[in-house]
Amino acid sequence: MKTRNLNKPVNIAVVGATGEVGQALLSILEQRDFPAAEVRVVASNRSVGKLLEFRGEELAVEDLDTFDFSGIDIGLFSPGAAVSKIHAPRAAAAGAIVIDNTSQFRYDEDIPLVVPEVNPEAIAQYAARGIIANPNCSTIQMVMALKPVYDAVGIERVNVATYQAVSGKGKKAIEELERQTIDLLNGRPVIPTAHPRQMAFNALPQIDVFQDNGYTREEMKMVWETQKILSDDTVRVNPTCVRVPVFYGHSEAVHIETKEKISVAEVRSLLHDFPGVVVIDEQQDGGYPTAVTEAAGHDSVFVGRIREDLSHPRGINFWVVADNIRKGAALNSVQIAEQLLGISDF
Ligand code: 3JN
Repeated sequence: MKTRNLNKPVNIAVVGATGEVGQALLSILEQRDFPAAEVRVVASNRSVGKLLEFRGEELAVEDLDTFDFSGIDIGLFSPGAAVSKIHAPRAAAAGAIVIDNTSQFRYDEDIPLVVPEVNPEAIAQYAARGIIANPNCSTIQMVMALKPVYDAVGIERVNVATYQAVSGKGKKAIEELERQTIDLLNGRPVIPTAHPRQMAFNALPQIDVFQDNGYTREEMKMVWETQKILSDDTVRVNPTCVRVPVFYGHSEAVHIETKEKISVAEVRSLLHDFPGVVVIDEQQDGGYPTAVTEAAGHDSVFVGRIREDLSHPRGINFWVVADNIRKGAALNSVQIAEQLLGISDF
C-alpha cells in the first residue's frame, strides 16, 4: 500500500454519493469546513452525469466501475456491502484510505471498527489493509452511551430494544412510508414493497435478514460490533431491533447490568461529561429527548430517562436517540477522517 501525506488539504472521493448517506457526507464535509482540496462524487453508472451541489459548485457524478482512485487520499464509501467488497480494496490498493460505511469489513480482525469518541486508538490499525469500518447506526449511538459507564464500573450485560427510522433502509423506504401514510389516510389499501409488512402506523420487529439463531442480522450486528468496539467479548448484548414509522432518528431503550453498582447521579454525570453526548433528563412531561425533536438533523447522541432498574441490583435503564444518518453514519465517517488528519476537536 502507498502511504499518503495527510498534512495538506486532501482529495476526497465520496462513493455512493447519491444515496442518503452520500448526500449527508457532502453536507457534513461542507458544514465542518473539512480541509478538502478536491471532492469527487462517485456512484453506480445509473447516476453518472447527475449533478450534486457542494460548496456552491455542481459536481458531476462519476462512474465507480471505471473510477481511478490514484490521487485520492480518503475514500468515504457508502455504496452497499457488495459494492464495497469490490471497490474498497481497489481504492486502498491505489493508495486511498477507505472509510467504509457498510458491514462488508466490520468483522474482519485486521480492519478497525471505529467510533472516534469511544475507540480512537483503533484507527491506527488501518495500515494493514487501508480500510477503516464505520459501525452500524444502532451500535454507534448505543456505544456512545455505554462507554463512560463501561470505563467507570464495567458492563456485564446490555438488553436493548431499538425503534429505528425508515431512512436507515434508504430512499425507497422513506418514499414508501410517505406513500403508505397518504394512501391509508385516503382509505386506499397498501401493498408493501420496500418494507416486509405495512410500515405506516405500524412497528415491524425485523431489520435486515433473519439468521439461523432466530435473531435478525441487524440485531447480531449490535452484538458483534459492541464487543469489537469495546474490545471485550464478555459484554453480553441482547437486542431486539424494530422499525417504526419515523423518517429520521433512531431511538433505543437500553438496560444495562454493570459489574459494580453505580448510582443514577453518577451515570448522569459521566454521560454529561462524555464528548458527543447530551443529557436531557428532567423527569417531567416531555423532559427527555426524542428522535424527531432533538436527534434529527443534529450531531449529538441524546440520552434521557436515566433510572435504576427495579428488577436488578446493578441495573440502569436509559433512552438514547441520535440521527441515524449523521452520527449513525456520515458524521462518524467524517470524524474518523478528521482523526486521520489530526484535526478532531472533541
Ligand atoms: O436499517 C437501518 O436502520 C440500518 C441499516 C443499515 C444497513 C442497511 C443495509 C445494508 C447496513 C449496515 O450499515 O449495516 C447494510 C450493510 O452494510 O450490511
